[in-house]
Amino acid sequence: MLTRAYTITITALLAITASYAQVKEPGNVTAVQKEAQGVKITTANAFAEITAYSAGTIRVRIDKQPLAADFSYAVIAKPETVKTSITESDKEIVLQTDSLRTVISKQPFSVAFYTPAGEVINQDETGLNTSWTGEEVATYKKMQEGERFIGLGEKTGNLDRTGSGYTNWNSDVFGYQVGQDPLYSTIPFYIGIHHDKSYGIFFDNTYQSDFNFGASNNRFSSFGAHGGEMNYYFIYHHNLADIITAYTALTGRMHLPPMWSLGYQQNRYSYYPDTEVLRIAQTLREKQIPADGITLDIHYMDRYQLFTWDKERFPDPVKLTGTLKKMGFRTTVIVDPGIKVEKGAPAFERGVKDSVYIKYPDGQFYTGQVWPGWCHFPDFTAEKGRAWWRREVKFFSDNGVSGIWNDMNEIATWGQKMPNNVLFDYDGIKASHLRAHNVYGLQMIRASYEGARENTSERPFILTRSGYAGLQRYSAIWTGDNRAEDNHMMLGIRLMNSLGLSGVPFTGMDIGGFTGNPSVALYTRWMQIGAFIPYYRNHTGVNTKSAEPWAFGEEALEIARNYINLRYRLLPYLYSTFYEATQNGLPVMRSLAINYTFDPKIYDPQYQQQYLFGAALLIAPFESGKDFGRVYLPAGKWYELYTGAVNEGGREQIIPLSTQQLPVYVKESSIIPMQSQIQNTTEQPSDTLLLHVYNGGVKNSFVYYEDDGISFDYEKGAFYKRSITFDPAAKALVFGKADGSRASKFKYVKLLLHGFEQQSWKVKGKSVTAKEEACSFLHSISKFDPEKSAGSVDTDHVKTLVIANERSEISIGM
Ligand code: MIG
Repeated sequence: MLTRAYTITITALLAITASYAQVKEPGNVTAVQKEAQGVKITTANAFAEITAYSAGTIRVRIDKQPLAADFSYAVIAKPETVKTSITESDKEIVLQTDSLRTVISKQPFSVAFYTPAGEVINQDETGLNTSWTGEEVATYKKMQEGERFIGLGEKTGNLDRTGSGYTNWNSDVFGYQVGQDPLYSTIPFYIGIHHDKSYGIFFDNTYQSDFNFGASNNRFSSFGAHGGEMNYYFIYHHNLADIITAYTALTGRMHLPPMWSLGYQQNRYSYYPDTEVLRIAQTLREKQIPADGITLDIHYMDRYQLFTWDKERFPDPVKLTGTLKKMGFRTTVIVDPGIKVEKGAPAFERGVKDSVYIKYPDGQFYTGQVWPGWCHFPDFTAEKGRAWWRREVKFFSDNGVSGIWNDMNEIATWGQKMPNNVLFDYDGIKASHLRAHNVYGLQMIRASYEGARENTSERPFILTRSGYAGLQRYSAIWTGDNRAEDNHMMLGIRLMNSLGLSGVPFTGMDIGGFTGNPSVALYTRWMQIGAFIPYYRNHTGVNTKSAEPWAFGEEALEIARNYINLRYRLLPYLYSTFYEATQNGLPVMRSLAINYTFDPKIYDPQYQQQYLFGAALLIAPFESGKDFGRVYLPAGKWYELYTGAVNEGGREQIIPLSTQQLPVYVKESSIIPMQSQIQNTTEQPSDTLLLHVYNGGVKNSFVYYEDDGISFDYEKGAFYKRSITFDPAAKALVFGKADGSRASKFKYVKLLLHGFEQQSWKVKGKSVTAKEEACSFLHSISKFDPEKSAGSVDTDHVKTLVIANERSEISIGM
């Protein structure tokens, strides 16, 4: 008897141990229910649903229990109506759209994706498929021969992530290492590339997630999470750009930014008191350094208490922001989610009254320590919490503040160990910190954006440090507390390029570095690169040296000014590029992987930082202090921006480097609209748009877009938009009919024709003779360059024509 009881106990114990320690798989398919655009499947151990969202996007859901009601903070799209055929045999179920064939094997359950012609795009690794290890779910994909992986948002490492693994758990990582992971934000979307094919996988699960692109194994790539269901979207398109467009059809696109946010922004931790802020603004104007923004860091607050001003440092904030506005500066202020626990503090008390803060399971508010001391934290995953925040942020618009900079929203607290049993509303679903952590920042910027939209009629400018997939709908993001080191400058470029591949077009890094002090050479190089990143902000930490453009000597000032000037002249091009991002989700900073996906050279670590800024400009960033560098120009013809010298692409080159110039190339057939120099974006440029056209052998179109740059009137049609097409075969440059109810601010268009020989042109059928002109993109600062004679500056020689900017079609023949 005794022995028997003993045996039973052992068996029971073993069974329990097994269910924890072993890996559980869905097993064989036991039932299939066909739906209009997909199938619902029951297997021995799991439940699955596979649905076509569009011809090229298939969603896969798998769970151990019947699938919960659908919910996502990232995905805003519903399935489109698409033609699908579903067939079933003993062995498999086939879900076919016009662009994709999804095959679900029945014994055991596994998923594979093929082109309509039957080539493998992506398939579960036989024997591994999807499984659970405890509460952790993961899907294992067969590693295809030569497969590369790119994207995954703000991740360190190489452009090609093959051989690396990553974790998503939003973290406050002051002065992070160049290879550190995770950083501040989570975007569980990546793109796989092999055999002339590319696909995207978006794993929409907010728990801590892990991605493995062949790290510590030679068999699979995988994605998984510490809880929740397997829930991924598989996207297939031949062009990588279309994958980004499809991903942003799911998770949304950015709104048009206010024009001022594309100008130069001056920042430090922190400018105070108000007189110091004004001194910085005035110095920028006196030194003729164009700028549009000043940012106030935490010292503007009364003892770091949110929704207050330090009364001594900032006695009259309305007056300050008003004065700045008259000078052409917008004010952005930092906000942290921590609300100081202080009896009688009005915002804090309103939060208590509405019970907006996150709580422990016993109902007590969670208290964590940040700058103001002990704090409660609003539950942005509750409508109640967001509504409270929307009302509270009116404080900023009431004080003339234009931008809200959301910091510390990972959530960061001293100790960096928020308890996992803290509870969140999760919009009625109820979730622990484990599920809510990675979306806290996203929901905070949602509330900031929606609050700003409710409180003024201007376009909000929101900046964030943390976020989750879809953050582009509300905010720009910057890469946090980087270091004043060359390898961090290069890393920042990779982080932004990767964010761009992952649906986020509006990105920035602390130019000059947050921790430490840059050398003069590093600072100048960083300021040059900054002119070609979406959010151009100089920022530095609390105990570093001054980092304004004039703080590094006269030559550095001249160089910085030269590039800030160029940035302002490029604004018509940049703004149109942002407009494109709002339409198709393409980033402003474009890793070469977008246009040259199958060219192996662009993944070479020495070239992986090169990127296109918009469609036309190739930026070749280099560390400071080098005399020579290697550049790789992809196939095609490339003009050197400053001289117009033409380079044949498809080859590597060694080029001389100078501290005064950042190498920039222009793609053949490019169309680049520019304007005259202005000092801030409220200043009117001259009435002539400067349209640079680069001769080339390929047909190219540019969508020119203009509006008031500040209001939402464009939603009612108040914009001016036209496409401009250069067609070398037809020997024509055609301005399409202008669209929208707004008049252009430019009465004339001056064509600056690069690389064209002919003198005689036809404008609307009439012959005209082009002028010859010298064209310089930078001002001469040769006094600092012993090898150049005084007054010399790199110039290109162009033909010019001036035409009236009529709304009707304008055809120019050559
Ligand atoms: O604990 O507000 O990344 O840009 O200057 C540091 C002070 C808090 C971190 C941000 C940084 C900002 C700083 N903040």
